[in-house]
Amino acid sequence: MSTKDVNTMKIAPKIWRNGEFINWDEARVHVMTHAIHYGSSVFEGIRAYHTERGTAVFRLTEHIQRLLNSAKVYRMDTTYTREEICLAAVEIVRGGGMDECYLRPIIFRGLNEEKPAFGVNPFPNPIECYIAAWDWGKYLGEEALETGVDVCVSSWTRTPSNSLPAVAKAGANYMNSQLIKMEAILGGFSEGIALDDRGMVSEGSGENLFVVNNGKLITPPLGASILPGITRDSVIQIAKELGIEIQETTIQRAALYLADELFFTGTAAEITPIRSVDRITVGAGKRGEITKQLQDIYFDVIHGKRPAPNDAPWLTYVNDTEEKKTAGSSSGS
Ligand code: PPE
Repeated sequence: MSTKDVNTMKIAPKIWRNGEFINWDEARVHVMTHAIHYGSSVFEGIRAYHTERGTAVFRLTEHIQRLLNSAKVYRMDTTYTREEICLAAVEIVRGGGMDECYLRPIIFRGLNEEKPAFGVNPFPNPIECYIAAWDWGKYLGEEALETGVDVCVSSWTRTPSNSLPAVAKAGANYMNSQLIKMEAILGGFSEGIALDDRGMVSEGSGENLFVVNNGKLITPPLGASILPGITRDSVIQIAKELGIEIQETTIQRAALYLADELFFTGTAAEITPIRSVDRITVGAGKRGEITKQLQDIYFDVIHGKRPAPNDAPWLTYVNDTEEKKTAGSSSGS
C-alpha cells in the first residue's frame, strides 16, 4: 500500500469506514447525509510523529476517548469500542506507510438510502464512523513556531456551552470557529481569539491559549467554553514537571496585551507563540523563554526523545506489535 499524492500532500490511501478499510476514492457520502445539513458530526484531530522506533501516534487513547465522549453527548452511539478505533487508527498510519501524519476520525449521522429520513430529528439516521489520515505541515505557517503569529480578538463570541457544549468536539462548533477564522484572515491576521459570553478570554478558532506572566502560566478554565485540549493538558503536565506554577482562571481581554508571553496549543498548531494581539506587541514581540522551554520539551516528547511526564504512555508506536495489541487500553482520561 503506498501513499497517495494530491497536490504534493501525502494522503493515506486507505480510509477506515465502519470496520473496514476502503480506498480513499470510495469514501463518499450522499448529499442528503444528515451531517451535511445539520452539522451532526463529532471528530478528532491527532498527530503521528517520526521517532527512532518508527512512527508513533501522540495520545491516541485520550483522543479516541474524547471522540467517544463527544459522540455520547450527542447520543451518537457507535458499535466500535475505544480499543477497536485505536487499532484502526494505528493500521491507517502503519498500512499507509505514513512517517508523520494527521489523523481525522469522524463519527456522523449518515443517510439510510433504503429508508431515507429527512428533517432535524437525528434518530432515524445511521451512525457512520470513519478515519482518514494525511501529512499536514505546520498549521499556522512554517515559521510560526519560531517567530510567532499576529492575531486579533474576534468580534464573534465563542458559543456558550449551554448552546453547544464545548467539551464535545462537534462539527457544528466549527461554524463559530469559521466566523472567527475568516474575520481574522480578512483582517490580515493569522488567527482570532474568541471571548466567551461574559467577555472573558476563551480560545482560538482551533487552539487553546496560554498567558505567561512573571514566570507563571495562566490559561482559561474549562468553564470559558473551551475545548478540553489534549495539548493543553500535555503543556500543563510538562509545566508541572518543570515546577512552573499554573493557574486555570478567567483572563481579561486586556491581559492579552500585557502578557509577558502568549501562546496557542493544539494538535495542529502544537505550541505556537503569539507575537501581537490587535497589533499590540506582546512582550518582546517574539517567542518567549518559557514558551521555548515548553516547546523544546513538547517536541522531544512527541518525537520519543524523552519520556512524558510521570512516564505516561503518550506514544503508540505503530510498528510495535506489542504496543499495537494494547493500543487504546494503555491509559484513559
Ligand atoms: N480548541 C479548539 C476550538 C480546537 O479546535 C482545538 C483543536 C483545540 C482547542 C486544541 O485541542 P487539542 O488538539 O486536543 O490540543 N483543533 C484541531 C482542529 C484544527 C483544524 O483546523 O481542523 C486540531 O488542532 O487538530
